[in-house]
Amino acid sequence: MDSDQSPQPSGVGASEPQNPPEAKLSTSQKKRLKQKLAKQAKAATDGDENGGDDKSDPSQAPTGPVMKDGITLPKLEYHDMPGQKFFQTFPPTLPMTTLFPKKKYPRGVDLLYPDEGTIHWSTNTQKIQMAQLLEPTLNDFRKAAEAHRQMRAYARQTLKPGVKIWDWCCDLEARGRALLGTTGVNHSEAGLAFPTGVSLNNCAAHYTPNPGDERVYQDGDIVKVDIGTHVKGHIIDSAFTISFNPDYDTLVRASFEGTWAGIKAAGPDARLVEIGNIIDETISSFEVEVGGKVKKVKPVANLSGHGLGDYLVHSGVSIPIARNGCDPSLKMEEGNVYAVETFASTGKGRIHDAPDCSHYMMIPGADARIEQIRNQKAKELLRFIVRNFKTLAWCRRWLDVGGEKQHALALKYLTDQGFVEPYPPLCDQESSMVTQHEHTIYLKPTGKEVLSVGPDEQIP
Ligand code: HZT
Ligand code: MN
Ligand code: MN
Repeated sequence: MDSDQSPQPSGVGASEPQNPPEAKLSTSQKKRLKQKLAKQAKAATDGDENGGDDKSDPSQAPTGPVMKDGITLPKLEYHDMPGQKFFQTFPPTLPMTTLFPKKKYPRGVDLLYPDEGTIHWSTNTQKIQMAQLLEPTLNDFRKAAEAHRQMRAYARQTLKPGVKIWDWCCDLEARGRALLGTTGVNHSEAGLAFPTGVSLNNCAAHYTPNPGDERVYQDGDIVKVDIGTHVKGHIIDSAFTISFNPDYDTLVRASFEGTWAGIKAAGPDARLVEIGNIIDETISSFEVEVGGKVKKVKPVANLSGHGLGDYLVHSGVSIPIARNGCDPSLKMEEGNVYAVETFASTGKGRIHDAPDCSHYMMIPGADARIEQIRNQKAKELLRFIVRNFKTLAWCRRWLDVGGEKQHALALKYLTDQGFVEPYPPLCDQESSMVTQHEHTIYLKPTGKEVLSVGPDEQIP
């Protein structure tokens, strides 16, 4: 478990990942449990409308219902919904719309801009009005963010050595789709914005298993869990690191502090080069001792954070994470959404493309050229991609699970002909270790909202 998180409620972690409690129940038992939990969730939310008083035993206050096998469900609480109680099952099964029947989703954490002194937006009616107009869009982001928090809470509870990576990804992603009301692998309205990244050890990003991958999480592994969710194309891109090796707790800390240094420096008119310099300084101030050897920690200079657009996981803007990383004239802008992400490495601090590409994205506008395609299988595959993913990222596993088996040749055609862009795994040198942390922030007229932050992290 990484060093920047508070412990999970006791009992939860003791379950066998391959045998979630749900799997041990019969169909009718499952149905009854689901009804019971839905009723509890409804009772909990209805209760707030009556003033939010809790009629249950106050000694039970910090936790929710206890399941048959002794697992205690964590109680969900939100800083902007005081007194309201929400329950989720374990594994998470209740969709966002059931959990939040009023369709208002919890906010992230609001932070002031770096230069904000005594003059405050709260006296500026124009800024407040402009912020009000953004609320419907922000509500979509917040819904995607809450699904992300619940997915990663589940991810933290289930990622263990011995678990088959393919099974773990499929299970986690199925939970995410259920939370967001996605049917099948069709993520076009709401769902996953990109494949779950589970890059191991020296690999920094863009590894998820391809069909045939038999790998299993190993004892000393360092896993970058990178999850993307979206509602109507409004993307939450957030990642964290799970380490089974306490030797690398400081390396985990380095990317955590690097990312938060970047978040704190962010704001309208903040220079991107300055943000990169601050991140570099933060990450480079760490060193790790491994096997009696002290190593300086480096940021991965050829990786970066990025702007987010609707249905676009990178808008074209990059946020450097190393010194003098871009044109010094470039600035952040109000109204923009950014994925602030940093990577810390014990290796070269440079990544290269690795084999076995899993991640792909349709090139924007490629759907207009669909009739030019002569290869029938390739044409059908592109149709499937347009319908299910639009310009969001996807992986070979999703084609496989979505019924598009034996897609290798058609996929090669689409990449060779420039319809689809491959995003191969990105790895530093062999035997190095890389960590990552990432959050999505919105630069509102009234300050920045760290949309993806949750109770699993303590803001430094
Ligand atoms: C590419 C493919 C995906 C964007 C960053 C990233 C995961 O490295 C400009 C700066 C999902 C995302 C992306 F399937 N990439 N964030 N989370 N990967 S990136 C990039 O290609 S482009 C960084
Ligand atoms: Mn990411
Ligand atoms: Mn990202």
